[in-house]
Amino acid sequence: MIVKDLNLATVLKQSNLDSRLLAIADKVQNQERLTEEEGVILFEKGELGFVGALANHIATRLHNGKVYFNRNFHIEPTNVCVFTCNFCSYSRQYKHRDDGWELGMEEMLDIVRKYDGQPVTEVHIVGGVHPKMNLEFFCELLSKIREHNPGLHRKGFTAVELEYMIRKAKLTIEEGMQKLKDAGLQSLPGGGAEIFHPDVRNVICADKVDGTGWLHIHETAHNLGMHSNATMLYGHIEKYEHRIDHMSRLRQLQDKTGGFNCFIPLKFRNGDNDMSHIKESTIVEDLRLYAIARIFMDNFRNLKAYWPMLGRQTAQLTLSFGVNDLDGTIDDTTKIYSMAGAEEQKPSLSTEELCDMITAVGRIPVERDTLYNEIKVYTEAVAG
Ligand code: V47
Ligand code: SF4
Repeated sequence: MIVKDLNLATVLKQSNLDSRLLAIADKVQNQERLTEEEGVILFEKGELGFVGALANHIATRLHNGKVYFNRNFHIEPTNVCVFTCNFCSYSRQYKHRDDGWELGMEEMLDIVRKYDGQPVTEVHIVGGVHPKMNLEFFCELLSKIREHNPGLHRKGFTAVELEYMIRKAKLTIEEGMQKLKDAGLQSLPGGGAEIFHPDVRNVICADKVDGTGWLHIHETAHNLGMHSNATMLYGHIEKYEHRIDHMSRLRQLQDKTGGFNCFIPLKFRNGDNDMSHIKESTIVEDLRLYAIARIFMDNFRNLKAYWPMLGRQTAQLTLSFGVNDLDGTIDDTTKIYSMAGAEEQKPSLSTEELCDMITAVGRIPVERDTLYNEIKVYTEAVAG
């Protein structure tokens, strides 16, 4: 029981805490779900120490001090994109493709071959939506990766990339997803979700798949036996209500399918994009958001802080605010955030560095695979 366990009951009752916050603490104590209204109250009234204590309690109950990471690398096939999201610093229009990159099949397979013999467990494939890279091309890529290294988990393509390639192939979402699964796709990353609410989506990324379409693709993947992640791009023009609406729609789908592995809030970075005039959120706001996500998303076991976007120090701080996953070693294979101004210009961490980040805040590092099966619990210092 949170209030009892943390010995906070008396402190909370004697403080001038809003009675609605006290009621929320009671709900957390009793493992009851918060309403959308209560979620908004947490954003409006919950100060950092309060939401942090509740979130930390939940994370401890779920994971008992364990913090997960994996060993992975990314393939970004291209940054040429038919869409024009205003927050994106990474993409180039087709007519300016000479400023961007377009990898061929062999170049992508060379990236995979580079990791032969290394203990990586996952390849994460994500990029812009190139008008000429079609479903057949990506099916071929997936099956060639599977042929080369069957044990490497193939996680790929945001719902935005999937919707476009499947529509161009004139297939239904079900047919297209089945085809990709047959070719070797095993799970979906969480990108492209941004903010589902049309009042925000129509301003920041009007021309790509809408919220309902994003959710339909993930539901279809879950029904086909694949798992996926979910993201939320926060800290720009959205209001607290939009965040809660977004998280609530994910929570509903998770109730229905149970197919989400984790929730990943993504902090908006304002470097070199059409929303550069918007100030980035403060670290206090970042930590409050992670904590509230941990409290509100009661049916998501895992909450991930993606360190290349947050920076490793803030990511480490989130571990005391409900986060139990730091993603992976990455090995300098992604450009999405360095191009948007993140501190991590060449994101790469060794297993030793990841474990040190975790043990320094009193947690237990655990290497996981994509589906959160435990590979190794690091109870002692790591060498290399
Ligand atoms: O959908 C783009 C975001 C996402 C910016 O599933 C930006 O394990 C902040 O989803 N500021 C793609 N964010 C990356 C993604 C992801 C990353 C790591 C792990 C996983 C996973 C998924 O990147 C996009 C968008 O929301 N993004 N530009 C920016 N300026
Ligand atoms: Fe294209 Fe993705 Fe950038 Fe949007 S966020 S412009 S879909 S690469």
